[in-house]
Amino acid sequence: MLIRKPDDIPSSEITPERVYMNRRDFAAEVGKLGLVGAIAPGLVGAAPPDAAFPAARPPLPRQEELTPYEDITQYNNFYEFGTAKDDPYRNSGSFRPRPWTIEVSGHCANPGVFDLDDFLRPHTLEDRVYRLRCVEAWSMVIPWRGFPVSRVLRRAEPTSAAKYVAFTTIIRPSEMPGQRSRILDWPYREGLRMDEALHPLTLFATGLYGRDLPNQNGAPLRLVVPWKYGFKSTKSIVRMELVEEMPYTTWSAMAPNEYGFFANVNPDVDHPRWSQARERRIGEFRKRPTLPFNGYGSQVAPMYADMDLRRWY
Ligand SMILES: Nc1nc2c(c(=O)[nH]1)N[C@H]1C(S)=C(S)[C@@H](COP(=O)(O)O)O[C@H]1N2
Ligand SMILES: [Mo]
Repeated sequence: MLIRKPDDIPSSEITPERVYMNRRDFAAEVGKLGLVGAIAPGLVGAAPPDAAFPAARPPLPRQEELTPYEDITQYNNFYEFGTAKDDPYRNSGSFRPRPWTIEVSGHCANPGVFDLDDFLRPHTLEDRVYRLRCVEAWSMVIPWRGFPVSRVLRRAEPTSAAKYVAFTTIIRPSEMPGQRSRILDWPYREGLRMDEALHPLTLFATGLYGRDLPNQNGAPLRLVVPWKYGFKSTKSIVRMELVEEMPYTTWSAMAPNEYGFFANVNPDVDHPRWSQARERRIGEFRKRPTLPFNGYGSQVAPMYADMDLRRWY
């Protein structure tokens, strides 16, 4: 059995449908799995949770609990709906996440414009618990439902010219009041290097807590890149484009001295206006230390072996 190093995260894959009977049960089940448990992906689905955990398990670096559904869905960053933390929750009620189309374009053999259902149909959804670390120094633990972005890329068949993937959020000012003012250079755009997009931790999420994604969390489809600051995780995606050059990204263009393209979580590199050494886990009082790569270092650090991680990327 593969045991993850203790600095690693619980990308637990929890399959039994019965855990979703309601949110409390879900939390209880995930708790039993030992959220930060050193568990290999795939194991949980294959055996009852207790069987997957023989007595010997490395000590957990910390106690971690799922962030309550109410916090995950009422404390958000989604500037298309406003800049206050509860604006997305309050202002996204009339947003229509269906019908929806997604364009896959650029350097690939199989580009296309897909109806959301056709886009999702080939993929088996998984439940994965990830930490989310916002660049503003707060964090959550979120049980996402989704599938690896790599599966979509495989179907798209990138050509050798495809070095990066650019993701774009919808523009719909009639339903997104934040887009009626120019607080950001709409549409919201983000991007990943190809190896990052192909990494097995990188997800397209369609839900959380076993339910469809609420509008304020990026319905119907958003990116989740758990070792990077939250702004990399583009919400309500309408286009992914395979490109040769590092793509334009909203925040790094807006404030290049504060936000970089890579934006890997790094407690040793402070934001120009605040420390990144610690974070406030929503729902907790005391701050906790921030981990390099948000705790996913053993899985992702090799991708950056030749980069100077002390630079502000
Ligand atoms: N389109 C879009 N995507 C976005 C944002 C945004 O303002 N617009 N905010 C980002 C930031 S800063 C964070 S921390 C996460 C927050 O995701 P959550 O609200 O689901 O926790 O979404 C990211 N994705
Ligand atoms: Mo963020």
